[in-house]
Amino acid sequence: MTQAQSYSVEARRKLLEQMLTIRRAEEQVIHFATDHKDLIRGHFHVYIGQEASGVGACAALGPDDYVFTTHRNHGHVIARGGELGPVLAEIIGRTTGYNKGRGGTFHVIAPHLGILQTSGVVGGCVPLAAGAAFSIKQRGTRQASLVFFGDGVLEEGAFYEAVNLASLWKLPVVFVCENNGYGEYTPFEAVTPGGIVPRAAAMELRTSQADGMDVRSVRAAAAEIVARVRSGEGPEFVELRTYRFVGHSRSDPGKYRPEGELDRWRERDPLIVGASLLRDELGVRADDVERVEVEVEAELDRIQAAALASPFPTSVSIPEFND
Ligand SMILES: Cc1ncc(C[n+]2csc(CCOP(=O)(O)OP(=O)(O)O)c2C)c(N)n1
Ligand SMILES: [Mg+2]
Repeated sequence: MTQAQSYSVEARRKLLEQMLTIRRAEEQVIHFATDHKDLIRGHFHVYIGQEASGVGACAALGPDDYVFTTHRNHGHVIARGGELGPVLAEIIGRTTGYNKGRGGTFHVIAPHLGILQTSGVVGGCVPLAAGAAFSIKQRGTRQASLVFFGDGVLEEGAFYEAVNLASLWKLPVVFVCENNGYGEYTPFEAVTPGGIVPRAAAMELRTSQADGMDVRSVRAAAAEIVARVRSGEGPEFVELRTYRFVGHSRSDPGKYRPEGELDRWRERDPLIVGASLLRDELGVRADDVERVEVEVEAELDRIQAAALASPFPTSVSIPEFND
C-alpha cells in the first residue's frame, strides 16, 4: 500500500470514528432523557443524521482556526476534537464538563479548541464569527473563522448584516449552512422562496453546495474553501444538504414529515456512506470497519459511567453590593 493510501485509510477511519462517537453519544443522551428523566431537564437538540457535515468540515481546519456553533452543538464539539468525557458531562450538567456543568447542552464551548461560542439564539453566532474573522484580519494571522448554522438562519436579519460586512471587508470567514430541510416543524420551502445559495450569492461572495451526508465530499469541499479563505480571497458560503433523523428537540416526535421521507434519507445515513468509503473504495476488511464501532461503544461505556459519577456544580454565591 502506498503512503497516500495508508494516510487515506487512517484519515477516513478517524472520520468514521468521530461520526460514530457523535451518534452513539447522542443516542445515550436520548436514553438518559427518556429512561432517567431527572438526568436531563429541559430541552436538548441532537445532531443524529447530520454527522458528516460537522465532521467533514472540521477535518479541513487547522488547530488555530475558530469555530462557532448552534443549539445543535454536541456534534460540532466532538467533530472539532472535543473529548467525549467533558462533552457528555457538560450535557448532563456535571463539574467535569467543559464548562464545569454550568453551560449544559446549549452551551458546550471549548476555547482551547477554538470553539469560542454557541448560541441558543437562531443566527446568534453568525455575527460573532464575522467579528472573529475581523480580528484575524486585523492581526494579520492566517487563521479562518468557520460558523455552522441551520437553514432557519436565512430568516434572520443578523445573518444578512454579518455576511454583508464580511463580503465588503473580505473577512476570512466560512459560512456553513447545514440545510436539514426544517426549522423546527416548518419545511424550509414553506418560508424561504428561491433557495438558499442565491441569497448568499446576492452579497457577492463565493458560494457552493456539497452533499452533507457524505463526509468525503464535505471534507474535500471544505478543504478548498478554507485554503482560499485563509489566503485572503474573502469569505465563502457553502450549503450542505443534510437531514436530521429525529425530531427538532426532545419534545418533537417529528410527525409532520411526509411518509417515506425519513426512510429515503436513512438510505444515505452518513455512517453507512462513511463505512462504505473504507470498505468498498479502500478495500478495508468488513471486520476492521466493524471494529471501529466496537471500540467506540467500549469507550462510551467507560466515559458515561465517569460522567454520571461526577458531581453537580455547587450553587454560586452572589456578592452583596454596598453602595
Ligand atoms: C432568534 C430566534 N428565533 C426563534 C427561536 C426558536 N427556535 C429555536 S431552534 C429554531 C429552528 C432553527 O432551525 P434551523 O436554523 O434550520 O436549525 P435546525 O434546528 O434545523 O438545526 C427556532 C425557530 C430562537 N431560538 N431564536
Ligand atoms: Mg434546519
